[in-house]
Amino acid sequence: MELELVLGDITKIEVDAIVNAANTSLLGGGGVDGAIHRAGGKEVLDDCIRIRNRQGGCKVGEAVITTAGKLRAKHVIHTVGPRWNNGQSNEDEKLRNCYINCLAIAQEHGLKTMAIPNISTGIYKFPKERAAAIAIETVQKHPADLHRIVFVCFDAENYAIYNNLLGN
Ligand code: AR6
Repeated sequence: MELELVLGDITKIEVDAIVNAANTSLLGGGGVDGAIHRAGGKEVLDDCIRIRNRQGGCKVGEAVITTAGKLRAKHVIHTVGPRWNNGQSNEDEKLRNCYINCLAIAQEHGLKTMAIPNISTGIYKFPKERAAAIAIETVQKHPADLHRIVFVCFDAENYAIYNNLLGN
């Protein structure tokens, strides 16, 4: 499996699925969630509402899949990262579960390429180094049948951290 690193906007990436750093309501928000809903349009929100009506949103660490609407990607996998609470609330394990569950959904749907943002490191304030180490380690430990995973960093600081950890 190829691991790729990109500095940029995840809504522009053409892959089987892009991952969204959502919240438990699945109804959209700020950050990458806002950008994905704006670019994907009504179809993405309608699918989220359908899932919400069926199962009542999405728990922290879990993931759900929807259409990608007007995005270039085929699907959006929405996962809910933990809000950083000084390491007092099993945040590492919850973040690890986000990546594990996104990989599991990708596997279930036979997806080959997936792009992932730096979950929890924006509004949820998870320390960036620590989050990047968890992201890379988890993806490497749970290979699935994906051919390519693109880590999409939106800020230069995250990009530098990933670049360093991936040994580029
Ligand atoms: N493409 C790629 N990455 C992005 C983009 C983009 N277009 N925009 C922001 N990022 P955040 P969280 C990066 O805050 O911390 C929302 O309101 C950003 O720089 O989007 O998991 C949800 O509804 C950061 O590195 O998500 C939740 O309520 C990373 O994406 C809450 O925020 C994650 O930052 C989730 O907080």
